[in-house]
Amino acid sequence: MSRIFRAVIMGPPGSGKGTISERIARTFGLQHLSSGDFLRENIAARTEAGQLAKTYIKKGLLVPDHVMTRLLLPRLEEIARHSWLLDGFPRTLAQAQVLNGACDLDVVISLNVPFETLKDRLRHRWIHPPSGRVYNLIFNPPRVKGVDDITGEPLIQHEDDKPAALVARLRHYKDVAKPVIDLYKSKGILHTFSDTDTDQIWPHISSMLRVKIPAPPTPSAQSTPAH
Ligand code: G5P
Ligand code: MG
Repeated sequence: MSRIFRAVIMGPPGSGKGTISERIARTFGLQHLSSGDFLRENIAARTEAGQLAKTYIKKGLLVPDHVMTRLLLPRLEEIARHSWLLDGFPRTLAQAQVLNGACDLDVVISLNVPFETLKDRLRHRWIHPPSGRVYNLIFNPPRVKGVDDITGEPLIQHEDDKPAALVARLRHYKDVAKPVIDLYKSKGILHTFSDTDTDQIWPHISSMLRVKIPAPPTPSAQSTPAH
């Protein structure tokens, strides 16, 4: 890749941000940073921020802006020399404004998936916590039920995919995301993709990124160390 490329992917819970981010990272060599995965890592490591975040996530609420920005911005600085894709951050206008002050974004991808589709998907989601790999018992099942394909370790369901927290998350998303979407629209960097299936959306995102990222690395180029 000839220059640093910075992208954000937004969308309601279960809209496929994680699934599409994995494909983007693999195809275009961007570093994928998921705010949800990062929070769960902090919870597992019992950091102070993680302990605080857990109380919100369990109820399906957003983690306060100052906690999120304090966690995420140092991580972005660490990967500042790489091209990256931020998944799940910013969620609020306050977070978007802080990010604005830290860097210029090239592209914002917004996923628009119907509410009923989202509810159905999340009920069937299982994850492998150490790697963040996401499975769906219908769309993308593990080879062996209940275990990760790569490590053979057990899969779990998120606390906030349980019914009460799930509906609260979905309802809240729209209200909070609207001003963020409007901000990126006004900057001319918003690309919205609407469908019920990730496999239908993916070719459109891939074509858009091929135009925006001039020289995507080939898989062999990705594994070659820089000199
Ligand atoms: P997260 O972890 O960022 P959410 O709520 O934004 O969580 P989530 O749940 O991770 O979003 P996703 O990444 O958009 O969803 O979707 P996914 O995981 O790829 O796909 C969902 C499921 O559907 C999977 O099982 C997948 O296999 C399947 N699937 C994908 N495509 C298809 C398809 O086409 N068809 C079918 N049938 N299935 C499909 O955040 C968690 C919590 O952390 C806090 C909040 O409390 C949040 O609730 N948080 C923040 N708080 C404040 N500010 C922030 N910036 C925060 N970021 C996180
Ligand atoms: Mg996710």
